[in-house]
Amino acid sequence: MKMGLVGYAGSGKSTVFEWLTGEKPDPAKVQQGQTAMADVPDERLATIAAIIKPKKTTYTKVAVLDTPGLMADERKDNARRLGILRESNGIVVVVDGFSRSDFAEQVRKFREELLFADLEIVGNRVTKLEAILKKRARPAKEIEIDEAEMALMKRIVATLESGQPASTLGLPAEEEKILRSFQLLTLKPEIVFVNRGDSGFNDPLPADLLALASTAIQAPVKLEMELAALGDEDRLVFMADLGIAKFKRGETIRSLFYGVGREVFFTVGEDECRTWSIPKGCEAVEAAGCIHKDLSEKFVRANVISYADYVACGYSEKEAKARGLNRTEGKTYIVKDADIMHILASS
Ligand SMILES: Nc1nc2c(ncn2[C@@H]2O[C@H](COP(=O)(O)OP(=O)(O)OP(=O)(O)O)[C@@H](O)[C@H]2O)c(=O)[nH]1
Ligand SMILES: [Mg+2]
Repeated sequence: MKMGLVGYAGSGKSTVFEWLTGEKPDPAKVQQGQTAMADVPDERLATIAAIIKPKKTTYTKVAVLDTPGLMADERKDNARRLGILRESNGIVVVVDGFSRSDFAEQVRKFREELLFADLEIVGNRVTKLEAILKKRARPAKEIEIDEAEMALMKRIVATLESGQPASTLGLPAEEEKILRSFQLLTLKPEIVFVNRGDSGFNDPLPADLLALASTAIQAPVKLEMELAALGDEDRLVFMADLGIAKFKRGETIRSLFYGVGREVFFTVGEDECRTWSIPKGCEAVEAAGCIHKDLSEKFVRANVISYADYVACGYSEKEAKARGLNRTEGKTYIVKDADIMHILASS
């Protein structure tokens, strides 16, 4: 699960990278992009662990990718810079909210860059397909496949040219599959993050930004890092002065994680309590594969307790069993966020 930080040069991506991962970006690696991990905090797991007291508590992680900023006026190299993002599962558009106030305009312009980068890729493919389709001395089946791809590519070109992301097409799974290798940026889930300065961070985000990006979030990144570096006593005094009740870092990681369509399930035991990252709405057999490939290949069944039932049973699996709340589910069960699961596989 990789989240790519993107934005115009100097919008604060590397600062956000350090805030989220605790690692300073290496200036030598700016051009190719760099990755570090961040735990996805979960208060539900923290509570479970406080009660079960396992030897180990493990939070699922996200990889955060820092990328070189785009140039606002010189577009030439922007497609390459955006190319670094193609392998990420989601895009975080970092908006400069510390030296500028035109948040919506920054997002609008940035989305154009994404459209241009995708248009270049799809346009190149159309040119190539045209050349391939000229050679008719090929099996009819192959020609048919290429023609279908061409029709799809032309629909995408038309969508991008009308200023809409490819995601608005709502493509069915088989068409998404054809496109997978192109890793189109406008098919990826996107979240807008406003990097606020030392003031205004408690104000609601402007309506014009929310109209463009309803899930946009904000935090005073540099200020939080400076506060975090203080001793406990000073920090609390400054936080009270500034009107900061709680740091936004954890909540931000969670918003990014859920915002790109991920969820978690829990495994609970005396050795380890753990969150596992899954795509929202996945089947039990796929969730099993998130733990280990073998578990999905040799999947027999899953024992599932919903999180609400687990809490109602005082965080006791034994109690949940006694009350008949421990369900047996098959391969196609749709896993819910925070389900407590035991996967059973054949040996
Ligand atoms: N005052 C203030 N300055 C910030 C904040 N966040 C970042 N900066 C400053 O803005 C400058 C650019 O920040 P970076 O994090 O390097 O920005 P970037 O997006 O990684 O820049 P490029 O990689 O060049 O595109 C640095 O001097 C930061 O210290 C903030 O919240 N407040
Ligand atoms: Mg940077």
